[in-house]
Amino acid sequence: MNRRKPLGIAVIGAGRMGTDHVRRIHEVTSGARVAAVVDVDTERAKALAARVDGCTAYTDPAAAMTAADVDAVLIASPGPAHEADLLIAFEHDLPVLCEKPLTSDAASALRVLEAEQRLGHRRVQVGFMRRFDPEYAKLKALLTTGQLGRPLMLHNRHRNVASPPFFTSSMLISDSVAHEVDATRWLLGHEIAAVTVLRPAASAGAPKGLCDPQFVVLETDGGALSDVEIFVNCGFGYQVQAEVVCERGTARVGDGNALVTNMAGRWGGTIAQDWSERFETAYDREIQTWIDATRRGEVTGPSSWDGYVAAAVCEAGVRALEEGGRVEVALMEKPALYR
Ligand code: ISE
Repeated sequence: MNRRKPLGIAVIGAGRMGTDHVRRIHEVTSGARVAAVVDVDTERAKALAARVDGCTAYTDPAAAMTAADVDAVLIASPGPAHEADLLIAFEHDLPVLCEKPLTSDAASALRVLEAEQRLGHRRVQVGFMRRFDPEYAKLKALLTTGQLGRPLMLHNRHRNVASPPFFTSSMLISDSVAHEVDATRWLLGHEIAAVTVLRPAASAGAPKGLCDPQFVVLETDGGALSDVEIFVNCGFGYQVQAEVVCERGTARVGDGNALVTNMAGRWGGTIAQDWSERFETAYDREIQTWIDATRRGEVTGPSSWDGYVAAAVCEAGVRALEEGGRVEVALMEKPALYR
């Protein structure tokens, strides 16, 4: 790769995330250009590629990854397609930003880990973008100073206005709580040892049959508890909040009160309506960090190991939801490549 030229990126998946990332790379971040857009739907790929001069549309990820102007890959296809896309990227030894989830279960994540180890170097940054949110980053920095003492509890709230029509009860864990699984490990520096899922009465505002909300308890190997209220049909807004309770104090993020107005006997602000609004800066920083690291020939950020652990914890969570009780998380030993 010529480091003076912009990095040529193939964006795989022209859905909501892929479209947003194409806009971001084209208009917001620097040092890269969208060289290719891939989607199984030709028309969709062509329509998105047409927004960027010199960008080629493909339906076959392998064809895009062998194109001369492609230096790196951003995978934003649906989760079940990630494993195949990642393995093709490894064949061509291309750097990858893979949207979460790394893959849809622990067994396929393990296959990805094995393939990356065969390459002998890390190639993947996984899209756990909470780590790039300025508020979460400040919270992490504060915890790292040790001023608050040992973290004992982490309370998380994760609310979406409405779930998409294809959402199932297990997806509240595997698609949504996956973020808190990563945030818990990253903020506390602990591994998750066991998961319990409790089900309050389902909201009348949720589609019939969907267990929404759910209350998830993650036990860590450092003796901390991290609880997650996940409520994907709360109706009023997109809210992600976290409060860490430590031995000498607490710290919280996500109150979203950047602008508070007083008018006509009322005070208040607005609530974001979806993640692209709430986490816009986090996504921008995540992609810029990936582009910069890739241009330096480095791989930073959440790794395939983090993607595998999230998949294994979510699998335990889905079992806890379906069977009840406390389910222990079984992890393989961390390979040297990720230590
Ligand atoms: C979605 O896939 C996300 O990643 C969002 O951040 C999350 O809030 C939502 O619940 C998920 O479905």
